Amino acid sequence: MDRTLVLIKPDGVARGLTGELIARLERKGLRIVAMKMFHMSQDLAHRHYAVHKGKPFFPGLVGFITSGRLVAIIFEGPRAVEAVRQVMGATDPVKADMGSIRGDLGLDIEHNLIHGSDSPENAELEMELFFEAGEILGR
Ligand code: D4T
Repeated sequence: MDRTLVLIKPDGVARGLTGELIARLERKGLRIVAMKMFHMSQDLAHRHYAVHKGKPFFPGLVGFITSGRLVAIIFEGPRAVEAVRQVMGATDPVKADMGSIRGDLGLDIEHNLIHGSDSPENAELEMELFFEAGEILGR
């Protein structure tokens, strides 16, 4: 079984889509092993998006991700990283397949509703960034 980190971004929470997004991932067969709602600090946002530092969209991205409450979830399942990325769809919601979360529910690349780790290695790093070991079932 693999595990991966999902963030329901502030636009997803503000639009009242938290339940819809979680339901789509659960219906796929993925299971929640940790979940919490919080407000991301500037420091955590800089660490989470460190790979994008220096890019033109970085300031907007940090401003957006720290703009309101979000939900962090660890999902478990076979090939969980790939499965979550499939259910989310491509980064740009207008290029994402219909039937995916971003394809069905988004329009704007910055406000793209949801984040999922892009590799098993990054999933491990991101799970550690957002959760203490005691907050995760089975750890
Ligand atoms: P996240 O990390 O949010 O799951 O998105 P992706 O893994 O699908 O995409 P990413 O890391 O390439 O981008 C991170 C984040 O930056 C926003 N973004 C991205 C943006 O505002 N403008 C852009 O041109 C790009 C490439 C969207 C997601």
